Amino acid sequence: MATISLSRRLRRTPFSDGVEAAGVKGFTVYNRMLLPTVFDSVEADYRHLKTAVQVWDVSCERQVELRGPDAGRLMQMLTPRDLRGMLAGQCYYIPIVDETGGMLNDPVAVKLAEDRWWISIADSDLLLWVKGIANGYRLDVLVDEPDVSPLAVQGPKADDLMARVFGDRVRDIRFFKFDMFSFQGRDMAVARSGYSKQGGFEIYVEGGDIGMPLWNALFEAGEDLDVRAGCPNLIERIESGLLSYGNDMTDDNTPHECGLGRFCNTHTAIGCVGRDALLRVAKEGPVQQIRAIEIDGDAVPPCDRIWPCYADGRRVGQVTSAAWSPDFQANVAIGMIRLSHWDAGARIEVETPEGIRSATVRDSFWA
Ligand code: THG
Repeated sequence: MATISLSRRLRRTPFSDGVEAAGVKGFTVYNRMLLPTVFDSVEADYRHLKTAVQVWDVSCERQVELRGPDAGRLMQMLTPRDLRGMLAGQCYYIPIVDETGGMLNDPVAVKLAEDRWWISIADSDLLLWVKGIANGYRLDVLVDEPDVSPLAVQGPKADDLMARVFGDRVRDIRFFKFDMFSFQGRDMAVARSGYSKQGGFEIYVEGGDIGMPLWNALFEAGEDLDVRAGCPNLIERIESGLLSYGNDMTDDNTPHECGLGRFCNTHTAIGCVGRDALLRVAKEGPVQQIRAIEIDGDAVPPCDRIWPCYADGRRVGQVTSAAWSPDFQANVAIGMIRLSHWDAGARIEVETPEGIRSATVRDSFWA
């Protein structure tokens, strides 16, 4: 296949030199920034992630910073998740919806202080939407993209590696909470979170200049732990049911269709821009929803477009992510399936580029 040409529009990251030195074999583009997709092979990366520890350059999870007296009010305008109980030091996974209730992003919100928040965004231009609302409502808040680049440390040995660089206090960080730590005299927020279910942390690195010193310190400290450069792993994230905005869902989908109803408190999320629309659609209930799907047969090809799903010759949904799982010896997949066929055990046909495959709708993800 041809390659993607690099230019200034496609941003490098503070860790790109380290990623290249580690032998990265593939990138994707995410928020107009490079995101590694494979180092050794997707299957070898998967096995290593599940047994050791990896350092991931996830700088492309850009931060939208809200700063000022109206920061909290603006945050609540963006999401149907009730943020009133959220304290500084907490992270929340939040759906962000437009005026029709359509998903605009599914970021992690980071509350630094009452008047200072980060929105750690998935792949859509959320900064423009947030600036538009802030200005349209004449809110007293500054909205920008700071020089902050998340570096994830993921895998069963993540606690041990992180303790060597930041001290044993990292072990006390609870899931989706963060605390401040110092590295070479620089303060950074360290959260227990990340785009895998293997455990680990995300370091919000402020100032690109400290990026490579931190990268190098992690690799020096973790030599005997077999620390390697890694990246969000397609197989692991499907097994874990971690959704990918732009792949598994778009602005055509409500949070309820995406299975994110548990992160909505639409009745009490007063001020949310999409509140009225969501209250209307939530009353009817969704007619399609994200499901785990197991596709029969040997390894499927890469899923780089919608794979339509049928039952009795009628369209019943689509598969949007799929991969062969070595641990489950099956093709694991994520799809959007209509109500008539979304119950566990439903048999459907998936139209892959290599032909029709039988598949089964499951009641939960694998991990
Ligand atoms: N970390 C940070 N920023 C991010 C991501 C991340 N921005 C882009 C993208 N990932 C946003 N999407 C997700 C999707 C899933 C999760 C986090 C961000 C996630 N979900 C867990 C789950 O669904 O089980 C936990 C949710 C919860 O219980 O609150 O972690 O990964 N900084």
